Amino acid sequence: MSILPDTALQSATLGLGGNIGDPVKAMAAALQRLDARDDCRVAAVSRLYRTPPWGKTDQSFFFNACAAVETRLDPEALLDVCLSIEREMKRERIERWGPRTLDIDVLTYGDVAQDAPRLELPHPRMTDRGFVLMPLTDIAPDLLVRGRTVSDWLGDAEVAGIEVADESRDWWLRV
Ligand code: PH2
Ligand code: MG
Ligand code: MG
Repeated sequence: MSILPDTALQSATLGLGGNIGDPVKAMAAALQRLDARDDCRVAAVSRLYRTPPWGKTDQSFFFNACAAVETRLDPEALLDVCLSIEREMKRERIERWGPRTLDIDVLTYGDVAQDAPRLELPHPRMTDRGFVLMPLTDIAPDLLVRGRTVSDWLGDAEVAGIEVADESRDWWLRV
């Protein structure tokens, strides 16, 4: 795993979600594990949202949240850490866009724009998903994504049915 020098601490944003088992507990545990690493610090966490399923609509509501992390990991290494946390939490995923216990997506990494096969940055579908943009606006409203701010993108997104499930920013420390 490649580690960047101390001077190259980067800010990345993550999207978390899940809709089977106890997704809130899984998301909280995932954030705690990330924060416990010495190459990642959880700098901000959004409120917790309850969101209607997007893409494949005949499944349970999701819980979603976003986090900002400061990290010395490069983008692919950060993705590997997220995927290994998903595995450690015994992620179950039945089909694409279908029910899952825990999903952690790397949304942005600094101002990196890349089309790499393993990791496209910014996340290719983040700008049309209310369940990403709403929590992301809590922590990074002015972040530029493909030339517009997150809160600008949110203004054009479908947000019907999205509700705040926990107003606090420390829900992930209490679960
Ligand atoms: N994730 C998906 C597909 N659909 N819908 C909601 N509301 N929240 C999600 O996190 C989600 C989804 C695939 O990653
Ligand atoms: Mg996803
Ligand atoms: Mg994913």
